[in-house]
Amino acid sequence: MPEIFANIPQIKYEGPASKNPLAFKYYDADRVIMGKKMSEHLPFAMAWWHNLGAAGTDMFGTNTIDKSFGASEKATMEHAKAKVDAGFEFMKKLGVKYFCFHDVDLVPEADDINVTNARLDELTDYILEKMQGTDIKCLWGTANMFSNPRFMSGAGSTSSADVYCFAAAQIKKALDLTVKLGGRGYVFWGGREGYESLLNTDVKFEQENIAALMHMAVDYGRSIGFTGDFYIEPKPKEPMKHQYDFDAATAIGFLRQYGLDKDFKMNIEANHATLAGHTFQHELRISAINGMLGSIDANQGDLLLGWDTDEFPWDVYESTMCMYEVLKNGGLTGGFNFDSKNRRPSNTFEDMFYAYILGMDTFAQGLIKAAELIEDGRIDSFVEEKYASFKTGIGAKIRNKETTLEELADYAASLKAPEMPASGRQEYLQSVVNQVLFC
Ligand code: XUL
Ligand code: CO
Repeated sequence: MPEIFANIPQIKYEGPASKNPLAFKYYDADRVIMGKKMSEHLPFAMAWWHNLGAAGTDMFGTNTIDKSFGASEKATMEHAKAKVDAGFEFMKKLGVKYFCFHDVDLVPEADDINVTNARLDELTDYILEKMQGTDIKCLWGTANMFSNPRFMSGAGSTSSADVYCFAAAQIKKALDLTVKLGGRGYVFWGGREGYESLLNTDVKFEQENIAALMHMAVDYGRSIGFTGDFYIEPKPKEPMKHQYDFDAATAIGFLRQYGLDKDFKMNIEANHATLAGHTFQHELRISAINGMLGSIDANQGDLLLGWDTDEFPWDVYESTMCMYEVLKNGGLTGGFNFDSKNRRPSNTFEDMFYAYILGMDTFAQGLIKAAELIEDGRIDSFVEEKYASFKTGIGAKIRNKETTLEELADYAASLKAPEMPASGRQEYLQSVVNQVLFC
């Protein structure tokens, strides 16, 4: 089979001094950091939709790059297979070991769901063939329950019982495919699960229906041998004004309320965090302290824009603080999916490779620096010391839940006035981060 990316070599690690644009400067798969290989710390995944599908179209203009990959006609099974060929060549050349997909990224959707499902069976047989003899697997699968017009009023949250059944049918099929392709996880991103106006929306009814659908998905998934995690991918807005999975805290509350918290974790996307008015690190920390940091959609937004720009991550402060959270979490059950797309004018195949090299190097730098921050120990020891008053005396009694409100009030009265807490030392700690980053 002729190569699709014929002028692109195998991408190798050449080190920080290299000026070869088609080489890694920091991502050195076999380098051991804190006892584990970089490739184990960083299970990178290719997002089928952006990498093999998105071709530069935006609200104001059509494609700027041709991603037919040699197929004579787009949106055909020939094209779907050409995308598989392109995707596997791309992943192999970069050493990317995972991919993520929506059902309709794989094949063109037919008017009849039975025809779509038959196409999905045929295409995933082809993917399985391609997987043989490689160590490439699926990271997670999902069903696209937001693009088709039938989902205009939501999927699990729809007002139509028939559409609800179509959502169920797509989830069932996407779960079958995820298991068939060895997927580690299954994602729910509730693109249309939200509302524009309360004048026409019963929020409680819709949330109950979404939870019921998720329960059925868990029951079905477990019945066919899916042992991985289900993930919610929080996002506050776009396409809906209000999305039910606003942020990690909201999604975790929802999962607990409906008894789904044992089977679900979070898939945190950097750009979604900033849209919610949080930092990426905040969303990771909230997930981690609740035992629900599962997987990451590795991208970044533009803080000057209020929408989801899905840019390739290049901010090393962000990737460092992300990897700091991931290392403290003991890793991920999922991985790092580049839910990221080339900018519209970056319209060549080389640009697709430059983008992944940028993203993989940015996370490798983040991993190296986060490990250094942890090994340096100044941040950890500062935080430990900050709460030292809870280690002895009245503080220890509070932590051991051995106090009453009256006892604490009496204690306060005996002090008359407390001493001020010690300095928060934020600027000092920021200079520690800079020192570690730039040494
Ligand atoms: C949309 C988004 C999705 C999910 C999967 O903002 O991030 O691509 O990752 O449906
Ligand atoms: Co995403």
